Amino acid sequence: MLKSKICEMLGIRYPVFQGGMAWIADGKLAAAVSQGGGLGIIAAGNAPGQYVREQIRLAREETENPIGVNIMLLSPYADEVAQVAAEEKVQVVTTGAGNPSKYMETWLGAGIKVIPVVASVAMARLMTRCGAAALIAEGGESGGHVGELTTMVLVPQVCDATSLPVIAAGGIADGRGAAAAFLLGAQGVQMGTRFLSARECSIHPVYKEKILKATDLCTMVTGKRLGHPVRSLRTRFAREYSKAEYGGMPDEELEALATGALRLAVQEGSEEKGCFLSGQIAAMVKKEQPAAEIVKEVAEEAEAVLREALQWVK
Ligand code: TUI
Repeated sequence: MLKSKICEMLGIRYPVFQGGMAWIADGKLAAAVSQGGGLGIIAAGNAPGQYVREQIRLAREETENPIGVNIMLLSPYADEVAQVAAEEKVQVVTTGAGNPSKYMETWLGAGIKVIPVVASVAMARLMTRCGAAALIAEGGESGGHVGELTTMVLVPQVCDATSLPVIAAGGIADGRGAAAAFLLGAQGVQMGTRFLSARECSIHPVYKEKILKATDLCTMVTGKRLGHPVRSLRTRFAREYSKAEYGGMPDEELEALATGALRLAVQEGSEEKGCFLSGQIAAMVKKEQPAAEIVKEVAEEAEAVLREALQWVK
């Protein structure tokens, strides 16, 4: 069985996290993943504290296993959501898109294990000093807000820079990717895109279909000019945004174009105005299946791949 320190630390069966995808990762999806033995993570995204509290309680009705909350640090509600996570005493908080230092004392005081996403060695060092329990090293193959480095390059460097367990994210959707991450030094994996196809993932059917039909070159990064690079499916909207971005559209107009685009993709499946966040690995997501099955399948595949790996050593 695929096991690591992170399983013991968090009390989970498989070292598999479900990424905290804004607008997508709700209490229902997180509960299904946690019930299946992984770590389900509720995404706060840009939502207010009350929404997050409701989703935590909903998840708790469906599972007694540990759950996490992801705090998107660019959110105007980050402060209140940070407080809600502490009050509800979720087992794990993950953070994204910034530096969570100012919340660490509150979370650690509530007995929460804090696992920040880092996209650089410097941030990995800083978070290690600040009391993180583990780190998620997320490469730029991932969907949504992306850093510069790839998973292949980032994970071993983060492992070398910290004594904490490292969870690899970005570009992982099956047991081969998970096994590779372990060989790079990771003690767990986080997947987002693969869980978009979970039966319990309530995205619009158009979104799910786009993921299941995706091919290898189907994503692109936009938003670099405004300082928030985001990977999404290469739709007409994404191409037009990119054209506007490099064609000199003023910042305010560009921001207006992006406003609400995540919600329009997730809830309405809007082809015209939706931004369908996706990792590069979407082409390897082939069918809808229960979240618990995804967790088990990836862990078991990784175990088989790791067993076979010894064949290369003569
Ligand atoms: O956060 C993500 N992925 C996301 S967030 C999101 S919603 C969004 N809304 C508006 C603008 C942009 C995004 C959709 N997808 N992944 C985790 C992640 N964190 N990737 C990279 C980082 C990161 C980057 C810089 C973490 C820390 C960091 O530190 C910089 C600093 O010094 O503050």
